Amino acid sequence: MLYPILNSARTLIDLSGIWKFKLDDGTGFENKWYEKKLENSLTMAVPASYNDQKESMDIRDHYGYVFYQRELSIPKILQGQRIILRFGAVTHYAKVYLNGELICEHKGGFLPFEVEIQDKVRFDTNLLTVAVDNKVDQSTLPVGSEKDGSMMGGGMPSIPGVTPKKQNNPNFDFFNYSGITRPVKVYSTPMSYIKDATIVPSVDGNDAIVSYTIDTVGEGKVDIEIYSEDGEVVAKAEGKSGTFIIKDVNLWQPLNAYLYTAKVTFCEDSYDQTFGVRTIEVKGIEFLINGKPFYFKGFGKHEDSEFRGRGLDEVLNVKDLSLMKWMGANSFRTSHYPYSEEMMNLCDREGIVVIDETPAVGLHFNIGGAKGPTPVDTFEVIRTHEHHKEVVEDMIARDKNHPCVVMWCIANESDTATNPDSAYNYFKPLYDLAHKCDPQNRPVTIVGIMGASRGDKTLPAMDVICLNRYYGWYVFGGDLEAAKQALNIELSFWQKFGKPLMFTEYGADTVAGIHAATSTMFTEEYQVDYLTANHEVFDRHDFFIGEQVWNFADFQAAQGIVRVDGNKKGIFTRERRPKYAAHYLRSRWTKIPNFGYKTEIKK
Ligand code: BDP
Repeated sequence: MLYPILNSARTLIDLSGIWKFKLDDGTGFENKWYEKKLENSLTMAVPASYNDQKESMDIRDHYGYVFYQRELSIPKILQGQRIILRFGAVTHYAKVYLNGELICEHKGGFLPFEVEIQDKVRFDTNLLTVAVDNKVDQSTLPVGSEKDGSMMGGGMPSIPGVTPKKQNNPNFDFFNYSGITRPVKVYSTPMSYIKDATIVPSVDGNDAIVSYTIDTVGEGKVDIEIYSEDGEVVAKAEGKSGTFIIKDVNLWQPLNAYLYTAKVTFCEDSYDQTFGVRTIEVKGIEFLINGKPFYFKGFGKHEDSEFRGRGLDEVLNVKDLSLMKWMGANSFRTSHYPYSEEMMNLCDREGIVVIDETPAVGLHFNIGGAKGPTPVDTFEVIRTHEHHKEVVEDMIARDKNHPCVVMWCIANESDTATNPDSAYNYFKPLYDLAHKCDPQNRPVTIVGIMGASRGDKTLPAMDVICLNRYYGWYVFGGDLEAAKQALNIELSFWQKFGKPLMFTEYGADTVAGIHAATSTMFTEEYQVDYLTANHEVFDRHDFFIGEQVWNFADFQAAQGIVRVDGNKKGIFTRERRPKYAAHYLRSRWTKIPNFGYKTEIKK
């Protein structure tokens, strides 16, 4: 799906701003709130999560639908054009009404969707209403538990005469921020238009051989011009698909990005698609970018900040990448959902390497709030099968042209070991689907949960083995010598698969400002000691190709007895102030090269 742009053929109207807002009291649909102006509404900023914008527990912990509304004026000059209403993300389910008519619905809170409205709008004022549902259950991604009590929150006992409030029970460790979290835009194209562009670069000596496909609607001819960063035309092509050659190509390199622009014209329409030229390959125990063994240094992150929740914040995005570069990091994983298109564009520009993850988190009914007395077969119980396919397809369709994306991650911490065959039968088709959908055929992985290894068939079937491990925190907390031994034993187990392995999470909760001369858990000193102990073991293994710390910054989670105002595993606080460990990691990572770090061990 193309990102909406403004150019000589296309207009773009941003609907960011203050919208009307109202919690559904259970009568919103029955009383057709979408047909008229919302009565007694509140103000709410878009894009942003609604939860933290007001002082009200009813809003923060709301369960179910809310209604957003605004007037939408469409200029007459757009008559005769295709007009599209596009949502960057609405979390988790959207019903969109224009002048009282339901014009589209969308499931899933982290990917864009759009609807053509030229035949539905008045070229005057319209009433736009969006009903947004935040419920998570065993059919949604992320997954909610259908038992009372969130994963980290503790259970709700059933006591006659007591009516607990209705609430979500996230089977995941981050706050269930909801609402219209990414930009809403109206854009226009001519009636014959460019629907999609797919660019697949390859490298041949000093040159790039780039194949492309342009998807169009209508009759006409496609022309393409390729521009360098200096605005020079470096290649040209004609036709809906084909190849072009860029002589003496400038490669897209980690932390040294170079972007080309393909200017596509078709009838009256035109579209500018940026791309980078780089290769990705998993070979033996190495992960090669542009033919050289890459070492991942970086983080698992969240889209999370004060007031906005998970809402797009471009200042924060620029700041986060700047802090990463300051530390010598080169990569992150979009844990635990695809991030905004704006962030992906920024990573292309900044040369930050991204592992792009679906919102499939919480597919595990034998831990946390979902856990019952006897183990269940998660994949017999769960109802995400079809939706999981959709999110894999839609994420790859959205992000396929980004040079920053080097690997797809189909899920985080699923139950791959209780019933290994069921898990394999669920995930192997998704792995195959990801490969099939990706025109660049990038590596595909899944992130494995602590405790699951022997007997697991799913992780060894992936291109790269990605593990979340907490030796020295959830296991052997406060005993880093035992943690090192246990970690070393586990890594020796994985070595036999002959694949590259990386840690996509390891970390320790750390309350900024707590210090101790004798390092104990939760102190800033312990976070450094924990990381140092892990690194000592990582550095012994040549197939260990990357370290992504959990988490870049402290982040909000559900209320409960485990998290004190959120998860504190950040290397930065939620306000992006460095903890002591930031300086330690900076000192380590600025010495580790992006390429060839493990080559020395093999010699
Ligand atoms: C892992 C999850 C992550 C959690 C983290 C933690 O992937 O979402 O926040 O552990 O416990 O299980 O901090």
